[in-house]
Amino acid sequence: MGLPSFPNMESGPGSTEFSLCAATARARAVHPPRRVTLSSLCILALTLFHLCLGTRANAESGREAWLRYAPLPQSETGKNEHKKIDFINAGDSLVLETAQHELVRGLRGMLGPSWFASGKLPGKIMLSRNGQSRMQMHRPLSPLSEDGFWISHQKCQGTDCLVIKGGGDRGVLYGVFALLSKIARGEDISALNEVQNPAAKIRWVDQWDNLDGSIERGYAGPSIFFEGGKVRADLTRVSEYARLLASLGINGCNINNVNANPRVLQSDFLPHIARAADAFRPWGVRLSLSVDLSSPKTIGGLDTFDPLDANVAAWWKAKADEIYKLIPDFGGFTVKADSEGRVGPSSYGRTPADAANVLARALAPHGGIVFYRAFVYDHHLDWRDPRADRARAAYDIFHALDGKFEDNVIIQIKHGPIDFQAREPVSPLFSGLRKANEAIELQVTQEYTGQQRHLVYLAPMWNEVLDFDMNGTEQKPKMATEPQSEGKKQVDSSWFVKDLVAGRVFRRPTGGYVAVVNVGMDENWLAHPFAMANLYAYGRLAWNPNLTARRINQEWTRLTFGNDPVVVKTVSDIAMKSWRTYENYTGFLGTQTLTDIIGSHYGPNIESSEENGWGQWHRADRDGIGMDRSVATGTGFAGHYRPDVAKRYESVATTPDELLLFFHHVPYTHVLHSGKTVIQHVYDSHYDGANGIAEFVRDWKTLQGKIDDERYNDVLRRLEYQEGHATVWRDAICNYFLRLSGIPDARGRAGNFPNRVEAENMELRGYVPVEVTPWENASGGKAIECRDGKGCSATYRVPGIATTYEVDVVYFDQNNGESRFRILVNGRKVDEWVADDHLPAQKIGGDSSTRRRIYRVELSRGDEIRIEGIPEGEERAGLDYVEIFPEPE
Ligand code: GCW
Repeated sequence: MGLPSFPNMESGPGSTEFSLCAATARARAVHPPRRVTLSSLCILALTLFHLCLGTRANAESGREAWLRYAPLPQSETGKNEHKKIDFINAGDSLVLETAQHELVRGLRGMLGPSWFASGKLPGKIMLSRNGQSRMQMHRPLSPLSEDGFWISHQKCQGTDCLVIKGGGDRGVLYGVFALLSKIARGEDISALNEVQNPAAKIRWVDQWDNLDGSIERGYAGPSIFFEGGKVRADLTRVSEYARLLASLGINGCNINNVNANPRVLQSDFLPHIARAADAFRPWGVRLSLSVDLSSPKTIGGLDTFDPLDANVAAWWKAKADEIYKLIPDFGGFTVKADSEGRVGPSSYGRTPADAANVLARALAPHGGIVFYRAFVYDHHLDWRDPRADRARAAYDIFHALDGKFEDNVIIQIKHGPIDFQAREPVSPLFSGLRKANEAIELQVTQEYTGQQRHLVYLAPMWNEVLDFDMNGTEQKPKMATEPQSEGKKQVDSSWFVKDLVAGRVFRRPTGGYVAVVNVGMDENWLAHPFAMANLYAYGRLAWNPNLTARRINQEWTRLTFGNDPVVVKTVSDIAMKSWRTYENYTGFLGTQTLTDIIGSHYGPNIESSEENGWGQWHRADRDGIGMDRSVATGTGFAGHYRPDVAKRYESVATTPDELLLFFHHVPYTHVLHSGKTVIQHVYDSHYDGANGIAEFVRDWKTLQGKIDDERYNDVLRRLEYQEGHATVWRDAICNYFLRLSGIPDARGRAGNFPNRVEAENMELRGYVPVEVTPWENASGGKAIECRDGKGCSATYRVPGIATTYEVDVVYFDQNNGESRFRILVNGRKVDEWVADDHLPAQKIGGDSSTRRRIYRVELSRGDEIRIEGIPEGEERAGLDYVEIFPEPE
């Protein structure tokens, strides 16, 4: 039929520019010299400045994240006198050298060549750790913990001086970052006198990186650590990552997947791991490794890995000794065992305590820690058994072992009892351990929350989790705006999760925070610019869990996009609404998330949770939905909570709406506290959710010209995609429950699409209709595919009135081909594009469904709309439907 070959197609966005200034600055930043002198720093600063002069402002790739040190407006940099800052005492350790170097870098970047005389700072800056200086000084307002710091104005040798004092070296570095952040955000620093101590000792991140360079649940490119079975030769990004982590006070990183490859512990591999530890060290970040419990057998040559076997214990001890010779500040081991197919102590009838302790004893002489994950469950549960419940597993196993773990073992507990879902109750295990150290495990990588293709700011969820009172008192925790000091006494009987994990409630020696981050080689670390707000928020909360999500987001926005109040408000308003909006279109009333749980964890696939051993059941049928987890009639999980909380969740009447279906099975006609029926809530929340993303797009567009074009366009493109995908979710879930329940949407929206023309109902040339599985993932359950390599077309005539329209084409963008599309009105081309995104999909369905929106198309009744598609590879230019809307005036 003579389809054209689409000449001059526009493909991927943007051009790349090389910036000498950025590259030079970056290189310096990631490799702080071993010895830095003040004069060399000044010369360096000036040289960099001159290199930067004359080039245009750096393209904003996002690589600098919140450490851009962008020049402040002239009014904030003060007058231009010639005065130099002396550093006192700095530089007698690697971390202190880093601190001094970072301070110079930050001040020079923000305040320009005259930074040392900006009027913002006195003529001397003293960096010192506790006990390092004999100089007479005032005392800090409260004592400093090891990683804490005190920033104050003092007299040093008779002159004004700004002192950044740390409990230890890291504290000084954290103080430097805090000062620079204040300056960047335009805070007044002229009378600073502030002590900050972190809330918990453990503030770690985990990476799920595999040795082949892939990352399990990573969405931002390959590993920065590994490539082709080896540690990367160039560890520049590792140093840069450590700098980002240090700027948040994060002091440890586990670099390999918890589904561990035993190879990491082999003697010829460890020296390479040591190189990564070297890259971390200047930033005070300790490296640790995930280990496979079978290692004594698989790589150690023993015939057992029984943790109670003396040879096994000796093997672990020798391995620990070997590691510490290479990495004296090695952090320890993280363990996933007896979970999702990993072997563990159960192979020998032993307990997690037996396994954790054999490692702990090997590490103890060196100060190492075992992070033993409580994510232990059977994924072959019997779904027919109404008492079976995956949510019970962690508590059932670990509560019984309380008191049996060594003091250098930390039980690492996912924040909810299932698995990082869009909404879950808090894990009852936080209050189920009194004699074991705990760490909460959060997930920055957005496995179940849109995989960094959807904008979801997770800090509001983390606030709720950390502020949850396991003792159930109704009293709301105070949201301090300023960091509080460590050791502040709780005045009531509340057991907030944030206090339990820090070890404060039961006076444990250690504990705190771990987050799975999974940064990758993508220039901006996490792919979606807003995803970095989650890493930032995680670090800030691990430092001070009393901070509110909004305040943290405002900080992040100022540092990331600048101090324009309109930008700060718009960005943080979008961010603050985003979690609830995502929940609205993906996982209602405690169904967690209705994604494809046995596949991508991305698009909708409601039944994938049911009738299999994974235990993420919703138990939806034609009459009702929800898991009965009550003690009286269900699995008994509600009884794992402390009495007041257990009582709240035991009854339908007192369970909050957003968790109702996690704890109870109810009919679709059940009336919620909100006054709506469950089924009407399903319809309303999904339309609210999808409309919410449309609002984000509108709000974001008001920022054009207020932030750099690179990041403006990147976020806009992502939000527009999200708006389309939220509609896919909305329709899949509404249509599914409409069919299952048979109860219509009181507002007539679900299943009713007057502006939509199904592709299978168009006049087709070459295209053939196909059934889509599951049916709800395509409009009408069907789509069309082009099986002719030369191309196909689908045509229809406009039914509506003559006006200007928005035209939405919903097509399928798989990752195994790059089909091309174009749309013509009466033979005139109005748009063309390539389906070249990298969505997690090799077939048509909810993961690949994508919307192309074409604005301002003039159409009259009877006009011919033709979509032409040319398939490529395995991708068959799949089309779902076309929908047209008159454009608002
Ligand atoms: O959420 C699940 C993920 C797995 C992960 C596991 C875990 C590393 O789907 O990919 O494995 O949790 O936390 O161990």
